[in-house]
Amino acid sequence: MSISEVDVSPTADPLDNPIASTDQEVWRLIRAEQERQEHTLELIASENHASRAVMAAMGTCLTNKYAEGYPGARYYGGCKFVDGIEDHARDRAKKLFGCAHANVQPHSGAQANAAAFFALLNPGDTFASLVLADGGHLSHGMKINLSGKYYKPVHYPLRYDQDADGYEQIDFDAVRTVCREHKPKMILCGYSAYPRTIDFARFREIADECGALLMADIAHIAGLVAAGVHPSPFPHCDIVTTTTHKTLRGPRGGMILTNDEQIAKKVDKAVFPGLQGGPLMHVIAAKAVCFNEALQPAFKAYAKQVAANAKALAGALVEKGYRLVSGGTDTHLMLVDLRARNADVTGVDAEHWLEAAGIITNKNGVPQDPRPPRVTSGLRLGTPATTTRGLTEPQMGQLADWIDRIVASGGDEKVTREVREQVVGLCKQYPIAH
Ligand code: DSN
Repeated sequence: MSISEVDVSPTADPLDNPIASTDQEVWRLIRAEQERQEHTLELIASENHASRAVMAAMGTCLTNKYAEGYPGARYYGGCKFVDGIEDHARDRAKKLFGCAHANVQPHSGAQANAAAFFALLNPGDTFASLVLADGGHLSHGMKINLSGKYYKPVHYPLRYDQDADGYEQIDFDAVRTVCREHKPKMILCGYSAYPRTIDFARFREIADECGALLMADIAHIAGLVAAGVHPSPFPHCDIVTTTTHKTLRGPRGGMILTNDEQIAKKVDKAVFPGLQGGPLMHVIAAKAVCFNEALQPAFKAYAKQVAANAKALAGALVEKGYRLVSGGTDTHLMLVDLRARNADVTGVDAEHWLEAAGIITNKNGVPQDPRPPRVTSGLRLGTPATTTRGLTEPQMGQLADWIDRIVASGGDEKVTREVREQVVGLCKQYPIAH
């Protein structure tokens, strides 16, 4: 059969969701999760609501196909259509991020990072990354992660001097000092809980001074980068890793980008056969659908609104007496230091109280947090998912009010009930529908 003979009408889909009749237990949980997402406000900075088209791509026959290798060079027969899908995904990714090479096969952001390290470092090589408790990620050198076990991480801190400009922002003097002392083979920038613009050009200067490669992990800000709301890591970075499911609003997955032909070859080898076997072709199709969505003008407007909403939410929280790490946000996320509002409230308390009211967040350590990671003094908030629902600045003020009422009441039952009702009302007014 040739591609032109395929029936592409919507009614041609033979998969009319059979789970309900084949597996009640799982179906009930899927439906419950769907209801939960519909009737709560998602403020976890790394989550979003993917479009129905993105989700549909994942629920297709593509999951059946083995396609180890790359388009045109597979280890299995029958790959002519999945080759086309992966080609679309790669081409769209390159267009979206303005780069020469994309590997769309990493199963996740952590896998993408592991592949980048595997491609460019040897076991025991030194790399520099942010102090993990200052907003880094476990795959950036945590002791018990592969990145910390097989390589040698050295860490640069944020600026801890309260009287200095750029308090709790990247301290480039410290980056330079750490890199001069340890001569890392690679410097890693890009973070999980850092709310400020990343100055890739300054990192490049330091990388050049010490002869290091520069890697950016843009997992969090990818959608903002794609839309031009955050500066691009290109042409400054040698290698860029990302997830596709956060601000980029695609399927759960990872990707690696580069402009360097030699690095591209090493990356492709590192992903397959270095680290992974068969690519998840259904997820790669969903990545292609997501990249096409992100190339549309509406996505630019979406990403701008994500940042505007974050600024509005941050401003409203500061007015209520909360302290934000670094004093604010330039991106989609903020890190709230709860101690300024109430020294006794912990991140884990706030997360649980807010969840009971239908506001979903995650506890997060603040820089130099005296509390352990399972408790924390902070709350990380982000606006990608609520912006997808259509919320704008006025509702961010409302959200700040609700968050403060819950935190100030210590999770009081009556207050929780009242806020919960209002949250459900807002969710019904702004359904997840795209
Ligand atoms: N776990 C993700 C986050 O929440 O930021 C990072 O991969």
